[in-house]
Amino acid sequence: MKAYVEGDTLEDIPVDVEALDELREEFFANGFVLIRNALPTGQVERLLGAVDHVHRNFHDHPHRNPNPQGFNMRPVIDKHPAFRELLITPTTFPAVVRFLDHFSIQLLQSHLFEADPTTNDNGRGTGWHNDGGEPALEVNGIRAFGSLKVGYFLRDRLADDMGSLMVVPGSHRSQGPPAWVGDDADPAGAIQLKAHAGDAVVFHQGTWHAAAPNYANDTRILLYYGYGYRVFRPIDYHSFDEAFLSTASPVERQLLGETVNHQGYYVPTIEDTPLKTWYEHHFGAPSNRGNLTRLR
Ligand SMILES: O=C(O)CCC(=O)C(=O)O
Ligand SMILES: [Fe+2]
Repeated sequence: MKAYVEGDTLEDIPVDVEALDELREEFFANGFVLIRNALPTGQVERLLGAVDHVHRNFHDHPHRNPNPQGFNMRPVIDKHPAFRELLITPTTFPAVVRFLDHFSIQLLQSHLFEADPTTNDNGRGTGWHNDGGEPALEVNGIRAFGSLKVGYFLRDRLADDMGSLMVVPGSHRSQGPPAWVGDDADPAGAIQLKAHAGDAVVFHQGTWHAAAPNYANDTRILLYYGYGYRVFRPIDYHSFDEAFLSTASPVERQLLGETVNHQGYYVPTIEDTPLKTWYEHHFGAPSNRGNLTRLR
C-alpha cells in the first residue's frame, strides 16, 4: 500500500478494510479507540502555532466560550489553515467513516479545548457526561449512535492527573450513567487516557467521559473534531461562507455541511454526498440503510 504524503487527496489515503473492521469492533466494544501517531511531529507543531494564533487574534471573538478551565473555542476549523487540514486526516478519516458506516456524514464541530494547570482539589475542568445535546436521543435508555469525536492530543499526557480525557470503557452500552462507588470522584472503571502529542482518540458519543484534573505544569491542549450523520444538526456552526468553502473539494464541501438539493440532508443524492463514491469503493453499499437506497 502506498503511503500518504502531504498534498495527496482523499483517493490517495491508504485504506485497509480488515484493519479498520478490527478497530471498529474495538470501538463498539469499548466506546473508544486510540490511534497512535495520528499526526506527524511537523503537523503538531503547525497546530500549536495555530493555537498561538487564535490566542493572539481571537481573544475576544464570540466563538470563544467563557471558561475558567482554559482557552476554549469552537468552531476552530475556519480560524487557521492548520485547523482546516484536519478535516480529512489520513490516519483517522477512514476510521471515522467506517465507524459511522455511511457516506451521508459531515463535520459537526471543531473544538479547541485547553485545561490550564490547577492546584485546586476540585480542579476537574469537565465533569462526567455523554454527548449529544438536548433532547438526548435514546433507544431503550441507551444513547443512540449518531456521532463520534476525534480528539487530537497536542501535548504529551503520559501520567495521571494531567488534564487528559477520561472515559468509562463500555459505558455507551449501558442504560443511564455509570455507577459510582461511595464518594469516589470518578465512576467505577474510569480510566485516564495516556497519549503522546500527535496521538488521537476516537470516541462514541454515548461513552461517558470527563477531564482529569490537571496538576501538571503545563496546559493540556486537545482538539476535538466531531462527525455525524447529516440528519442531525452541527453543534458549533450553521454553515460556512463561500469564501471559506471556495477552496474545498466537493467531498470537503459535503463534510463542511453543504447540500445541493433541498432535501439533501435527509434524502441525499450523489450531488449532496460525493463521499458516496469513495465510501462504496472501499466498503460497498451501507449495510443498515437498505430502504433509503431503494427509495431512489
Ligand atoms: O476534554 C475535555 O475537557 C472534555 C471534552 C468533551 O467533553 C468532549 O469533547 O465532548
Ligand atoms: Fe463531551
